[in-house]
Amino acid sequence: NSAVRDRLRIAIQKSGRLSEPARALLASSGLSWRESRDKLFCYGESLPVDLLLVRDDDIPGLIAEGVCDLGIVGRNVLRELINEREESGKPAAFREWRALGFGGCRLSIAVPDVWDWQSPTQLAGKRIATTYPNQLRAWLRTQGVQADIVMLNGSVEIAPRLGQADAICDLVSSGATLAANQLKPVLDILQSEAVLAGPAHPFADARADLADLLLRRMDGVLRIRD
Ligand code: PRT
Ligand code: ZN
Repeated sequence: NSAVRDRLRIAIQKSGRLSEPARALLASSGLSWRESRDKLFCYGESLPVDLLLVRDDDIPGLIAEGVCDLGIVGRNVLRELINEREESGKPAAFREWRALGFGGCRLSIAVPDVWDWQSPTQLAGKRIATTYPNQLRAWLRTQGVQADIVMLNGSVEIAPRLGQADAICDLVSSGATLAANQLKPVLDILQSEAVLAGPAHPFADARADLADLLLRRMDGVLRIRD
């Protein structure tokens, strides 16, 4: 999709952990919008920058297809799709433009409390449940460990108790959810936070100047927050 456009379109999470902070950051950067009745599209008023409100998982694909120009999404989600494209030999279509300093968490390996954890070699031959199979596979490879990846779309923390898996690889912030499921984090495979994602290649039309302006303003806001 190489259509020439003179408005910038940014995808953000419709409802979830990153929605409010993402909107707040864009508003602090001087953007304002008129909301459509279905609240899925916000028309930019102060600048020609529109918002598309979507599920976080859809954001990398929307950028890859050129439906959206930029997106605010967890590094964990972006990284997973970058790894997936690498595995299947597709060229990189999007990349991280900026780390945004909110939505912090870790993608961690967690094992039952009762395990005496020494090293990743203990995972050999075990079943590990995750929503992030590509990152887990890449990490296991770097460790030289062979394990079975059990792909789950939710409720990963309960998988060991249900006998579906021996260990898990999931997002952790306070660790309370792991503790409630008699699991303990033993290793972080990714430090995550919300990021501004954009195409791997620069824009070739009016969107280039708009993206520059937006980045300068966002950098200003992020610097003050530090
Ligand atoms: O509907 P949609 O698909 O858009 O939303 P979602 O349910 O997929 O995403 P959402 O809103 O839950 O999370 C969006 C992003 O927030 C994630 O992709 C991460 O980048 C980031 N984030 C930050 C987290 C957490 N912290 C977090 N704690 N995402 C999930 N969690 C989970 C964690 O796995 C555990 O189950 O929250 C639970 C509580 O964590 P503890 O460790 O504090 O107990
Ligand atoms: Zn999601």
